[in-house]
Amino acid sequence: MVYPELPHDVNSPTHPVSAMDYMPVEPLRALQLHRLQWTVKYAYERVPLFRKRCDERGVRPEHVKTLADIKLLPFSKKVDLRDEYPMGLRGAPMDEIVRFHCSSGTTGKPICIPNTMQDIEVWKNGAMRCLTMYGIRAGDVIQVAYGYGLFTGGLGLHYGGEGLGCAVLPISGGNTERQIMLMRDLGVTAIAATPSYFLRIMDEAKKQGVDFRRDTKLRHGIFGAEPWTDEMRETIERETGIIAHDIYGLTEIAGPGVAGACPHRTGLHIWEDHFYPEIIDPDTLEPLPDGELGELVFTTISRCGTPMIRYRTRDLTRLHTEKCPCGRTMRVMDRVSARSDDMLIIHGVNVFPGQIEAGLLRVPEVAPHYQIVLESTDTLDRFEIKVEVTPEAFSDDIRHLEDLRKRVLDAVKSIIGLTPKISLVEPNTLPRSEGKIKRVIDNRRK
Ligand code: DLL
Repeated sequence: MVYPELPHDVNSPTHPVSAMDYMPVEPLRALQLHRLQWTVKYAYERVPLFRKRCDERGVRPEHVKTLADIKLLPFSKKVDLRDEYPMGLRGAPMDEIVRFHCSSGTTGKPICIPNTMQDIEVWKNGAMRCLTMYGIRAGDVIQVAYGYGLFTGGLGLHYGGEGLGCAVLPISGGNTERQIMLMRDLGVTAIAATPSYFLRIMDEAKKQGVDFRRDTKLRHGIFGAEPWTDEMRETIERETGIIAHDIYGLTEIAGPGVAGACPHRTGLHIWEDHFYPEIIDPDTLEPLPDGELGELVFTTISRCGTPMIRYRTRDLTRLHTEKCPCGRTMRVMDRVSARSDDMLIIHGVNVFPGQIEAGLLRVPEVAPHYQIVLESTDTLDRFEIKVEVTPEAFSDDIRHLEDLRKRVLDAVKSIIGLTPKISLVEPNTLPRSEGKIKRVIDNRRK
């Protein structure tokens, strides 16, 4: 698909929302250093756990003299937020806190992030800059189908959209029939949802005989909150005619709008004037040079409610410093295709669900709905991939299905090097999601 030229007004250094995106690198690094030094001093004075860890290493705020000195500082992790639940890492006094967001994770207590009004403004700024970069502006109607509430998806895109003067439809996730009705009736031009929930909306549209190109004004999808592949993006764009934009963020650092993909699709620009990125080797914890794959680490450099220093995201990606053709100077990271926690070890081989998705979606007769099932047996663990066949390709012809099954197996095998059992299932039989989807069922004995 050819990406349409964006109007000059929204994609230029003089646009009021985008101006920072194009800041020359030297003053940007000076600004980052200034904000980093400020944040380290702020956190040292107010967050006991951070002070204790700095003291144990003999590090004091004044030791941070250059950006490279960030490596002197201790890392932080999700478990710290859990251990210090609910508010042990709070920096600002309670009378400056205006909102909490929480993220549940897999077990036990959630993590809780207190935000000040300035934090909300910084986050809104990131979301507005992403939307602007996508070509969205006043006059657009944004259907926010991310969940509203403790999850940051709904309110993040809500504030970003309103900030730009767009008309926001705060519908949240669920009630998919009504999503389609309002999308058509209100002339929605952009939808914000997890990619997996948008697949569910696509199913519903098909069921109702609604063709996105013919019956709606939808042009943009603002997708994130879960790993998704280029193959998934191509499938969505091909079937609906919209442009599928990638938006990244996490509760601990702000919410959606920490980074977003620009029209040149070189990766996602990180709003580095607020969120300072590093890539580390997750085993040695040493910083890695640009271009190398590792764990993404963020330091917030303009947030007060919960200043996060060297926060290990568990997301795996690379950073790039090459100049992006869009002219933005903010560094680019590759699409986050995996979290280190999502890595499966199957028959001794490391496998990421995204690799399986990429293989499956190379076969046109397969729908983007799949499930990975792992079970213990007395011998080799059972490794099965269930995948839906498109309604057009589904048939009772056993030979046809067997041929398709073989092609799916070859596509997956060529990427992961293993031979899973491939089960082709009927359209609309695998679970759908209204938020983040769970595609791996791992019932193996731990
Ligand atoms: O998912 C915030 C968000 C909402 C981002 C809406 C984008 C859109 P959490 O629930 O704290 O916050 O989960 C954060 O989700 O560390 C990644 O593993 C994953 N994630 C978020 N965006 C993307 C993306 C929100 N675009 C965790 N691609 C992160 C891949 C993503 N993974």
